[in-house]
Amino acid sequence: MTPEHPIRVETHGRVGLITLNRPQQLNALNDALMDALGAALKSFDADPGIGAIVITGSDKAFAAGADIAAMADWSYMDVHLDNFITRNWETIREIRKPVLAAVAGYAMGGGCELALACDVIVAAESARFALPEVQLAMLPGAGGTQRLPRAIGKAKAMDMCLSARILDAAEADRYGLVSRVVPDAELLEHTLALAERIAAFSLPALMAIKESVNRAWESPLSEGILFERRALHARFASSDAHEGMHAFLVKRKPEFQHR
Ligand code: DAK
Repeated sequence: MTPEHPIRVETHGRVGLITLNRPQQLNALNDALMDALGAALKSFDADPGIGAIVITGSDKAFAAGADIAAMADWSYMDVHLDNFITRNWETIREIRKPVLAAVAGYAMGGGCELALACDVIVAAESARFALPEVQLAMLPGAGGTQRLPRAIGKAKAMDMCLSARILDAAEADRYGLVSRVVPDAELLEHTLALAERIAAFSLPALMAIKESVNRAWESPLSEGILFERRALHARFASSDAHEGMHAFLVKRKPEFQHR
């Protein structure tokens, strides 16, 4: 019996949809899945017909974390020489187009970290977020100890990382971990519609905005402001920016060429 492909990939207009597909393991993130996810993200990023990407899981689990069965007997040298996490989990950082996570059910450990690495998180009411690695005497090692405090502040992040506290969707919304919460039945439709709305905007503008907001995370304010100002000035090299402003002035819909 051939193993199931760990992801499913499809397109909806200008949106690329990636569905994590290891339902028996609650989408536990093993190497095969992360390699396939990275390849699909890169392929959509290089496709001029795609303007935004959605990653989703199943109704029960976005992803229940790194694959504990795969990791249980690894040695330090195994993970060090293989460059575990850095090798294939960080591909998402190279993606220049907006990436949205549509999260229902468990987003635990690496699953929560994967969602945190996305640009927008749409949560279903059933979504549950946790970094429970401490229960395994491990630590959140795919960006969790770095992105979570930036997203929700040190006090809440310490509580989650040290006690394995699980946040429901309403708490995650209140703490600023997610972008919005929707009923489960509407999760995919809502996220695809949002991604389609985003993807219709000028792609170079979207990429510049994503790059600038990410700078806010990674640099002091003065550096971030300088980066933003340079990005703003560069907008004047974009034919779409002139089209957008002129269309507004004559009250018509802009026609973006993504240039
Ligand atoms: N890995 C492998 N299999 C998993 C899994 C996971 N993370 N989570 C669930 N499964 C499997 C279960 O073993 C079970 O398999 P069978 O027994 O049916 O063969 C199946 O999925 C269904 O799970 P449950 O029977 O447990 O389902 P429940 O509804 O009862 O519970 C649950 C759902 C999500 C509460 C529970 O499955 C659970 O607690 N799962 C583990 C969650 C977790 O601890 N996640 C964190 C994983 S550790 C590192 C960098 C990063 C990391 C580590 C190191 N370095 C740089 C070194 C990241 C670590 C993690 O993400």
